[in-house]
Amino acid sequence: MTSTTTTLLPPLLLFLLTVLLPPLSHSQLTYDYYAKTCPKFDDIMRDTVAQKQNTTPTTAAAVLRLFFHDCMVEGCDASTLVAASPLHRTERDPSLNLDLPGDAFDTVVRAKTALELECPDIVSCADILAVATRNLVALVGGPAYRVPLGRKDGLVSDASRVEPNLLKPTMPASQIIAFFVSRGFTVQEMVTLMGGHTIGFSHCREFSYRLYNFSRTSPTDPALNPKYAEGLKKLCENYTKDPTMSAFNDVMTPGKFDNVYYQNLEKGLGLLASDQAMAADQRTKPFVELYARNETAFFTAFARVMEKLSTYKIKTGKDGEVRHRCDQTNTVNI
Ligand code: HEM
Ligand SMILES: *[C@@H]1O[C@H](CO)[C@@H](O)[C@H](O)[C@H]1NC(C)=O
Ligand SMILES: *[C@@H]1O[C@H](CO)[C@@H](O)[C@H](O)[C@H]1NC(C)=O
Ligand SMILES: CC(=O)N[C@H]1CO[C@H](CO)[C@@H](O)[C@@H]1O
Repeated sequence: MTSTTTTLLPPLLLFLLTVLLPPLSHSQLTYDYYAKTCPKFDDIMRDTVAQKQNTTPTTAAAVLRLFFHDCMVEGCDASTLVAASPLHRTERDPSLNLDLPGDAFDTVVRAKTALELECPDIVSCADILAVATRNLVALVGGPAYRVPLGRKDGLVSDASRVEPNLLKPTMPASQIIAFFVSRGFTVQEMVTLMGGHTIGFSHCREFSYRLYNFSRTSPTDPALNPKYAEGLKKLCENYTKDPTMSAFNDVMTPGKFDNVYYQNLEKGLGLLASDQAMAADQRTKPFVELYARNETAFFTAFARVMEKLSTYKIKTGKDGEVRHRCDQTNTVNI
């Protein structure tokens, strides 16, 4: 009898939940959300984003990172774009977000300015950030994917929400896995998302301990390819005096969105300890191997997980607003 209840209950519960609960908020998003209200949305996004990337090639990586950080803290709702006021510290302030590049914010501001001239108060900053990211990934060689639209901009941006919702390169694989799984992403999806580090750079302070002060028995992290470690030591030798010193995340093809990031990990060429950990942990290693061998498999999975990420905890209806300016909520927060 107990076995009947335990086998019958879950499907019944699932059925009731599907029937009784309102649809998931992301099902309120549609691909043609602005077709009537802002028909030039796609054109304006394409032009402003391409122009920015042409003049500033570091834009793609900058925006992709901003998008990931924004989505993890309060969902993909442009909460990370809100500037601090003297009375209120926002998501932009904590050290984990302080080095988000200005060019990432500038990309969104440019698109918002152009869109406000064409169709005022229609397009959310959250949608702009999601579409700018999609366009930029494609511009640097990554896969195309569709972004459903209709996200509202968040009403809350608080500094205290950042630290618990972002990752650090010193975290072990188990902690990184737990972080993603608890947010509804599988281990494979996590390894796929980590492929975002196929572009962009990291400051020496994020990995210098792997070079000079790793452990009592070894000053250099033994997981690092020795030649690579020597190169990084030279590159970062003055980083305490010049904190802007940095290295490419993907040493082989730094500006191209490809699967070389995964091939690097297999050779000890992962820049951050959290990257290198993906190739060592038995739960993540099979996916690193798959993507290192097969770029199509990586691209297909990346396209799918980016669309999924873009709907993470989004705000719709009265949970949000369409901001007049991306750097402040419409009712000023103190
Ligand atoms: C364990 C998870 C992750 C950790 C610990 C991590 C950490 C970091 C760190 C420390 C940097 C360097 C920042 C700097 O020095 O300015 C960085 C850069 C970057 N991250 Fe991540 N990250 C993670 C996951 C992701 C994911 C999932 C994505 C996107 C899908 C992403 C996209 C990027 C990009 C594109 C850059 C380069 C930014 C630029 O060049 O301006 N990261 N990450
Ligand atoms: C570090 O500083 C020294 C002395 O100023 C200089 O000779 C060297 O080229 C610098 N290294 C790098 C990588 O900038
Ligand atoms: C690579 O992955 C794609 C997509 O999953 C698959 O269709 C293809 O057969 C794979 N190619 C090889 C050589 O394994
Ligand atoms: C924090 C720390 O231990 N830093 C040391 C790392 O190694 C360099 C040189 O090897 C020392 O000067 C630092 O004090």
